[in-house]
Amino acid sequence: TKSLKEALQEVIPAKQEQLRKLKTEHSQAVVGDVENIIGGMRGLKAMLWEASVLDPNEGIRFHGLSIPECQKVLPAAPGGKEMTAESMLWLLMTGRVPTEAESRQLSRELAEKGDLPKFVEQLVDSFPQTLHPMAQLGMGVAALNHDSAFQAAYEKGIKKSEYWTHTLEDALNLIARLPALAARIYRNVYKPGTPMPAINKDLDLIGNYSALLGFGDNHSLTEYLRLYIALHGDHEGGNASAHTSHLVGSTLADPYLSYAAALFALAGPLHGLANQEVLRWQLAMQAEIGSDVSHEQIKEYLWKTLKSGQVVPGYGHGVLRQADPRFIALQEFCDSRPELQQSPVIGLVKKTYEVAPGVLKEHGKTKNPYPNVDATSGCVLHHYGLKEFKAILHGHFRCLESPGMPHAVCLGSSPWVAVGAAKISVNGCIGKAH
Ligand code: CMX
Repeated sequence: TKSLKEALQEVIPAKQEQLRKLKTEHSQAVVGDVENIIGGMRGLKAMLWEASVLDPNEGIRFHGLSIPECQKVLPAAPGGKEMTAESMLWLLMTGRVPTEAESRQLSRELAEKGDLPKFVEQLVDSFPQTLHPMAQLGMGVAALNHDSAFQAAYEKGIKKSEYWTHTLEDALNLIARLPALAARIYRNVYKPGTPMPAINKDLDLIGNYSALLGFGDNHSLTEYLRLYIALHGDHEGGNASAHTSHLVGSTLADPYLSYAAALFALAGPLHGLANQEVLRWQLAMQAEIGSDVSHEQIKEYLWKTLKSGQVVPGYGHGVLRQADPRFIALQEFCDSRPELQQSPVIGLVKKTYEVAPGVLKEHGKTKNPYPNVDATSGCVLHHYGLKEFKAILHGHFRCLESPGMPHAVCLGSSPWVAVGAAKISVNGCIGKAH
């Protein structure tokens, strides 16, 4: 059984040679035009990426494998059916499907590295409960760079061709510590004073994450999280958050700092926050018109949202021009579980999907009237009991417990520069917010 590092050792020399050849043999190839640049780099091919490819109509493929193919071949956790995050990570990094033993070994390696340094625990515990969890997460991740192997090796002096080994060490340490960090923030903000279990060395990364969050007994949620997180493993490398991490990483800032920067891009309502936006929007719809609603009522609600100048959250995409296969995969997960089929919010998501593309086509603005992954992901979490969320309300963060709250992301009250920056951070990257 190989470790991930040994597997990469086999792949990397060939990749380095491939890149050298590309640079010398195609150095004059033209990749875009002025229109791309005026449109905030819309559609501009400006990045080399191979771990996943996003076809506008077919959706994502991870090293050539579609989502259903990944679900078939990537190892699951013991007792589970869904591919694990580790299996996806292995595939993305090596281009090869791991064996079950390799995937398990990586799970164990991550579990062994999963504890947070004491000072990071103290730092996170010192944050006010009212500070947005994404801001806390970004700061916690940045602080982990205290132990950066890359930074230490760089100071000593290393060859460029060896950067990857130290970067890999940092990246694995970071991934290993994310469950404890995110769960600590979740508990501090929403369940203060509740004791967190220790990391179980026999569990996979997401099995541990679920347990640390306090949902270890809920096998169905744990499986959902495995699928959800594996599907988010990569999205062509050019979406706003991934692009941000590459940009920051290109300065040789270590992986912790690069990832922290990515999290701040992800925190925007047009990107990662969109699944919370969808949840809030669907709950507000439910509060206003009920759960047992007709297509006509949903249509009216959609038009109300559009006429008030807001986007329909969970719909549209920077690259895709069809329904996101990640959305389809999550919907299929819901269809396979009776308890989710009975959930009023999931029912509304389904009905909205039957109506929204037609309304958005008639509205005529968005290039893609179909749902993206966020159209359902947060609503499923809500069903499983992860109900808490925070929203930006005129510059303050508030916990929204009532579905009837007014639409809270008030960009109109932000300074123009902030609005412009949000727009640029989403549109100003190669793949944009997807
Ligand atoms: N509802 C209403 N209008 C929409 C829309 C939607 N869901 N999606 C796009 N539009 C509008 C855009 O705001 C834009 O209007 P302006 O010309 O007035 O600026 C116009 O349609 C054209 O936009 P586009 O080229 O189709 O889309 P972009 O590449 O500019 O933006 C995205 C992509 C995802 C930011 C946008 O579709 C959107 O805001 N969707 C809703 C938020 C969302 O679901 N985000 C999550 C995306 C996935 C992720 O990153 O996590």
